[in-house]
Amino acid sequence: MIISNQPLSTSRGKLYDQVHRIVQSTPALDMHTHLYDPAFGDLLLSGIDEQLVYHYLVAETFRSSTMGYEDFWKLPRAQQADHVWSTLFQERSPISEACRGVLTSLHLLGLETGPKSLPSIRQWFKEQDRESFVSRCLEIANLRGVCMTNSPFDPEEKAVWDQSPSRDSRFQTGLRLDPLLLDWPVAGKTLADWGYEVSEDMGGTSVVSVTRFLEDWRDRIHPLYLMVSLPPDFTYPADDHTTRMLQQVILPFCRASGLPLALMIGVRRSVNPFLQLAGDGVGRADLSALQCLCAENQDVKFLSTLLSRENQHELCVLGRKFRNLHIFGCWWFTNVPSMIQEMTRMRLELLGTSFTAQHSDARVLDQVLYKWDHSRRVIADVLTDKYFDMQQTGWPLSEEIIRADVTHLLGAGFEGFCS
Ligand code: RAT
Ligand code: ZN
Repeated sequence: MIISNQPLSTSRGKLYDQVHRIVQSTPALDMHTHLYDPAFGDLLLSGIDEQLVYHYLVAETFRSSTMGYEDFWKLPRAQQADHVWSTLFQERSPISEACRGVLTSLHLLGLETGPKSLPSIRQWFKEQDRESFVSRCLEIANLRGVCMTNSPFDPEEKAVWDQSPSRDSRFQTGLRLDPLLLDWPVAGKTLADWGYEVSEDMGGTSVVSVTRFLEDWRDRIHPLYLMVSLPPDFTYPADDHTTRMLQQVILPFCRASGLPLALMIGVRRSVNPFLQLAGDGVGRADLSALQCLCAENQDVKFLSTLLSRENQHELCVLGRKFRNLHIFGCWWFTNVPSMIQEMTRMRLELLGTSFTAQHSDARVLDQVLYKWDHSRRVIADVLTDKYFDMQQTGWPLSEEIIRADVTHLLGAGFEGFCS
């Protein structure tokens, strides 16, 4: 054996170009969005006005605008969008991540932007054919699929499912269960209205009926996974409805069906109710709940993403302990380049490639353009560093190996975990 401890003189610039090219050209599966199959009509949002009234931008607008909350919410959508534009794009530089996102999306669509460009941008969007715009966005973002957030408790969405829409296979489903776990008085009443025999105290036939409700929706929408967003003070086990629902219905259902349960933890709902959807905040969670769930239910698969930066290291350590836990994405307030960089680096260092690097959480179709463009750049930067260090030991690297790793990080790892 030849012994050599000389670092290899591989060119960092060449590696950087190669990794960036591969990360850009590898199709991704966007495993959590709030987008809808075009068959859901107006529920699929797109266009400049929807981009501008995205709740990330509304929150930023109110930091600089003196307009009353009620006065803003009373305005028609286009005028709300005008106000966001004048406040964030005309009166100051659109430098925040959410503002930059709008500019990137427009740029990737080939549109010119500047403080006076809103009318021409609006006109351009008016002229787009919906079907081809969907394909164009998915193609530019290089997405092979997007997973929706499907809630049976949303009357508008349920009305569409009731019509058995003819579906677009690029849009996959995720079954959202927040009311079942967090608001039983409302969820129970709704189930009762739909003919499921449930009682307020979850006694009698409730467990059987809620399980049947889950089976019905599984058979109806074929979800990739079940999901819920939880507050930072989520505790498990606890003497409360959430634990009972998990232990008696959700976990047995996941065990029997093989479907993973996604736990998105850390959102404090409505810390400023005047901001409506933009009013949610973040809190640091106690991860002993997730640890306990993974430890007690090793035959159930859990997906998790956490909102608080302070929880990310602990989550990686949990990932090392439990192979039934798959970590994904940089969620919401962590979906900014500095956090994506830090979290991706830490995850690669602690978990290798056994996680899913990103999801978009897009609510407006056009947002997949910027969310994936920005994330892919950061992911490629971090991967370049990691491959460079690896190569310095003499370990061989090839185009195929990098592509296989990136494919895994951008969706195939998640699919493998689910299957
Ligand atoms: O990112 C968002 O748009 C949030 O408002 C939430 O929807 C969050 O992603 C969630 O799924 O609860
Ligand atoms: Zn979401």
